[in-house]
Amino acid sequence: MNDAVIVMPTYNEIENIEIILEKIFSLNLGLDVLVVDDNSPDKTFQKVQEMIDSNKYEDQLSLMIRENKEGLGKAYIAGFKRALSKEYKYVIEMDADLSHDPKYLHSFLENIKENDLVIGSRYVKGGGSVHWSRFRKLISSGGGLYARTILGIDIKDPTGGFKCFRREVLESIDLDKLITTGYAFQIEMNYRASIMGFRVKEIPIIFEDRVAGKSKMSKKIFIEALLKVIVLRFHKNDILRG
Ligand SMILES: Nc1nc2c(ncn2[C@@H]2O[C@H](COP(=O)(O)OP(=O)(O)OP(=O)(O)O)[C@@H](O)[C@H]2O)c(=O)[nH]1
Ligand SMILES: [Mg+2]
Repeated sequence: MNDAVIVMPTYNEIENIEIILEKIFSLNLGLDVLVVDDNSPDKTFQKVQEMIDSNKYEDQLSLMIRENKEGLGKAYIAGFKRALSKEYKYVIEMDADLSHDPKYLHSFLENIKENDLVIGSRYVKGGGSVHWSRFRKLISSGGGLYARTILGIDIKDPTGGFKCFRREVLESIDLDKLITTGYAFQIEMNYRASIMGFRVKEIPIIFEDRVAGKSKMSKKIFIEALLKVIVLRFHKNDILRG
């Protein structure tokens, strides 16, 4: 077992999963990967199981299959709990759709040594996004500004999903009491870590639009995010009381 594990949620990522896993393992960074698949109709989980059975990755790769698609947040929570049941010091969140370039993993591992939460950010110097429509950029930067202003947190990119938690952060958050499930899950985790006083650092990443497979982002998820930010703000005292 390594010190750090990547928790990677998947839903219909058959075209991407093998490529991303191969890329990660070829870096030899001493990282384990736990794929959390919500019973993808395209059988993404089967591909992962084949890779495990090939014994090429020894015990570095593992798989958790959940019965139903319940959204990104629920998949992450299940993955976090599994990671915490082991001795990992660091838990990394990463998408399977090749939007998060594994070349940044090294930088996450360096920066987490002096921090509690490291966030891959499109909105710090050196960061950005490519192949995104202007509409998608507007939603992302507008959503970030909105969350930052209402919640009063100094995080330039509060919605991103490429990040690394020190174990203690996840242990301090009651994962059964999270208010959000969809897109806003990222904001909620950042908010909780920030107001609890953990050291948060943003590092620049260039975010690539997905090439294959479909986005699961929907109007419903977006509206949930807008409303839940306000709910979160009103729960600040409850969160701090624990
Ligand atoms: N297990 C699980 N994984 C999910 C679910 N929804 C999304 N994912 C995965 O979470 C990651 C991020 O989802 P995306 O659809 O790429 O969402 P996004 O990055 O906000 O949207 P795009 O930029 O359009 O790709 C991907 O690896 C998805 O396969 C879900 O309900 N369950
Ligand atoms: Mg994506």
